[in-house]
Amino acid sequence: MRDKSRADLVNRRRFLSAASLAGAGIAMTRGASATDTTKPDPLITEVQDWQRYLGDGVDKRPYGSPSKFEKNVIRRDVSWLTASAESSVNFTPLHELDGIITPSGLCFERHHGGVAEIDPAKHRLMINGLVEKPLVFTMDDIKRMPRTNRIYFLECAANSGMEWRGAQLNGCQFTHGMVHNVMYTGVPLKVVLDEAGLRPNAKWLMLEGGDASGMNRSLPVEKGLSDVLLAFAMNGEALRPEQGYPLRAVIPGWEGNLWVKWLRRIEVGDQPWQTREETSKYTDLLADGRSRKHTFIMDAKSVVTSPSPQAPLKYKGRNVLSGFAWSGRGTIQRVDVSLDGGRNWQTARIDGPVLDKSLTRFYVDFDWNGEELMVQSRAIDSTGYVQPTKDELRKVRGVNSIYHNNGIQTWLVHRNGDSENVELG
Ligand SMILES: Nc1nc2c(c(=O)[nH]1)N[C@H]1C(S)=C(S)[C@@H](COP(=O)(O)O)O[C@H]1N2
Ligand SMILES: [Mo]
Repeated sequence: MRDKSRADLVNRRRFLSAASLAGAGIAMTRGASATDTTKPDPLITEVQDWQRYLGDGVDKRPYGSPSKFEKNVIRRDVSWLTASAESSVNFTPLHELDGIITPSGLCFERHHGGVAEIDPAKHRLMINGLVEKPLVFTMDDIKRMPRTNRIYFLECAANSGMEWRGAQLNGCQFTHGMVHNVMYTGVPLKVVLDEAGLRPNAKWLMLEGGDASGMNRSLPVEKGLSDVLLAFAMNGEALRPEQGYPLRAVIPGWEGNLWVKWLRRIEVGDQPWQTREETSKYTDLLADGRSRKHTFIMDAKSVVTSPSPQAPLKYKGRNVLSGFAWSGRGTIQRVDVSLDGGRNWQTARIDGPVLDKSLTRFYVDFDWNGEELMVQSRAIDSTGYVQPTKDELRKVRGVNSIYHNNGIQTWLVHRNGDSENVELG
């Protein structure tokens, strides 16, 4: 058995000699990324431990987790940002992801009162206020109503909020990581509202969480009747406790704060409630002292995730630039990428599903000759809206705001391949 595998390896090594590569038409030209095959490589020629010994059996991992070699791929927080870990945020490691789906365990968390651990048998959803028939649902009741599956991004309105006055945090995880993109399974809110029967003067909904913060927000009825979901699953399994288990609101394209987790009550009214989260927070203070309020929609935005401060360029020649683009107004129509700080732009290659109000993946396959780069990306959505520069944004919003910073990000890539967060003056 062992002799046979050795013989196979030797044969494979012979096949992979430089000459046979050329013969097979896989030429080692400039820009190619394969390793030099003219030198013997023990990882090819020697039998390794993981081939020599049996691995774990099927009884060892009843719920799987990533390889131990991926232990750096984790959510991270910035300790000085908030006074306590219970009312705080951690960030999605965007630079480590690919495709468009965020793995559940890597979805950034934003809590105002920590993670509520709720027994689904004891969870209730109540609908009251301006309805014909106030109702209380159990989780089992909700799971017997017609359900649907949709992929949406959730972005906290404060994403990139530290960057209004200039480049701050070194890594797309920290500048852009308050976003995640998962497939939700849930019941359209319209089904529940129809069952309760809206009174003619019903104009606003108040969504209330069952966590220690009892976080609540006002939502216009029209949005509630369009695409809002009462979700109980994400990425094919029950919601994670961090994401609002057993029930959360999904408000496609609108700021994350509205996506109430551990959802326990929906009150129907004729005007907004003016809650803390929509008056002192999640309003945008302008330069003249006035505030923008009820700024629900997340405008088109994009970021290059590689290269970026946490994802240095390691090789000259062939490289893959990659990133995400998204828009709360529809789909992503085009992504432009600049390697020279916005002087020249090229159209990125969009790959994978292009979905409504979802993260969209883009690539630029390029050769790096070791020169300094100023990498930028610019998203254009299906309404024709073009992601603005940070200066364009500041002209209309000033610098007092925390929320809704969707300006173009610049990474300065140095000759050694490291990059840093910069702004062009
Ligand atoms: N009940 C409740 N819902 C909540 C919050 C909260 O603290 N409590 N935080 C809100 C904020 S500000 C955001 S950005 C999103 C974050 O969702 P996530 O933790 O799944 O990323 O949840 C929202 N829903
Ligand atoms: Mo948020």
